Amino acid sequence: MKEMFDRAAHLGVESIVIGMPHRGRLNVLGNVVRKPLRQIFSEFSGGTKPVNEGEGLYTGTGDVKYHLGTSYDRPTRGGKHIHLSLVANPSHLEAVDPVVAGKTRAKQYYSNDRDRTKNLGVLLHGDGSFSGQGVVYETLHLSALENYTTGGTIHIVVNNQVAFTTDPRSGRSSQYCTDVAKALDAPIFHVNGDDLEAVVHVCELAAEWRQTFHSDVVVDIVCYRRFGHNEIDEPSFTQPKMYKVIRNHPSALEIYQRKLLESGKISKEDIDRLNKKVSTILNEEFQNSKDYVPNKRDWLSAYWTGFKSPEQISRIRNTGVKPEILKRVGEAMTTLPENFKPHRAVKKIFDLRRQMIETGEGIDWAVGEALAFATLIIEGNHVRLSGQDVERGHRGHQVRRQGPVGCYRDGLLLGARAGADGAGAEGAAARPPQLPFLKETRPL
Ligand SMILES: Cc1ncc(C[n+]2csc(CCOP(=O)(O)OP(=O)(O)O)c2C)c(N)n1
Repeated sequence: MKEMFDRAAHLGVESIVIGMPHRGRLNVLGNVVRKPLRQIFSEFSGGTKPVNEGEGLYTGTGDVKYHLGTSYDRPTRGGKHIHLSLVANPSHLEAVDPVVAGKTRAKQYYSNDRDRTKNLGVLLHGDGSFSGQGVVYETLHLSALENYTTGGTIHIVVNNQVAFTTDPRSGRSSQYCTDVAKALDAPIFHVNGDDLEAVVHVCELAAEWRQTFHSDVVVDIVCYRRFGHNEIDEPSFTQPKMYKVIRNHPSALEIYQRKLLESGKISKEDIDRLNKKVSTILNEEFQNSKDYVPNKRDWLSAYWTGFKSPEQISRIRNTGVKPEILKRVGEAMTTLPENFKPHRAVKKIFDLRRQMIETGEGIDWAVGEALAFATLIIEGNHVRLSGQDVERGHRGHQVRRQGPVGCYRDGLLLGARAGADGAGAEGAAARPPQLPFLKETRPL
């Protein structure tokens, strides 16, 4: 990943939004995003109580701590800096995918990144979830749509050839776990995880592809999982033959060390020195973790300062606007261009709305909603309606009846689709891929 990011930075990328599951997350947090190791150790050992407890920590209850996000300005080998932000996610595998796409797109919007080469989305997946979770396919299908593209997401599949305990033959119908991406005009690189230089080469190639052709690209790292799915899983219960092979297989590090020694480019002493350096860093950080005091909101970036936590009661603010402003925007939104001939039924709606604005009487939910959007816009906010049928105005005021579904921590609001137009109850689900780009209404 580091080589991929360095290459991307060299080719103009300034900011990377990353989404990933549990597997390898601590490694990515510590080595790539550079979350302080002392902080990670502290969190795992139960940690010291934060200074401002009670002011909204979002440390999360009932979910895994390291599902939280973090960000860092990483220096690159070429002497640049690249902003990395790892998005927080729930345990629900792949749910973060459209959020990463949305955040990337929002960053492109706010940084005027018109050719989408400065902001990049990178998603990591497991082989089981890449082939098994429908949201992967839905997100892939957003990739080339004009109103949703981010100029190409780089997908890295950590293909350890088993899901929790499910073998590929029981988990998918295709040969490769990445076949789901064949629907796109995107290259898929399969690479042997034991061959570190090949992995680095392919990761650099993926960055070059994305920056050159602006489409998705997939890196399938074929590897294995040395231990169980988690701390309490004994993998030889379910995959006895596979784990017999794995037990006798040297680690990727051992294989690479041997290769370097055989090439004569590096000595045993060099390797020992490097190993010692890494152990010293880990030990020192572990010692330092014992009196580590977390900041109020270590993982929330400065842009969210002032953002209230669920425990904090927000002051009720006056959100009203002056009647003159409502009238002004109301007139603008009920005026059709002179040379435009509307459909009869549409004209009727416009006439009715104009009457509501003029008299101030009988204002319905749809007009109220349009006035809300219009007043947000004149206050300088960016309002984006996203999803199928928004052009027609399918949902309109029915949404209000059902109530919006909120996931407020990330500023993401999902509107439940109303069961209108004969859509029935199944139409009422708020689906993340439909509305990913409502995310980040404030620039990051
Ligand atoms: C949507 C969803 N379904 C099921 C789970 C439970 N679960 C957690 S990890 C896992 C296996 C995932 O396999 P894979 O994607 O291959 O990743 P690996 O654990 O092998 O790295 C499952 C089923 C989950 N977290 N989210």
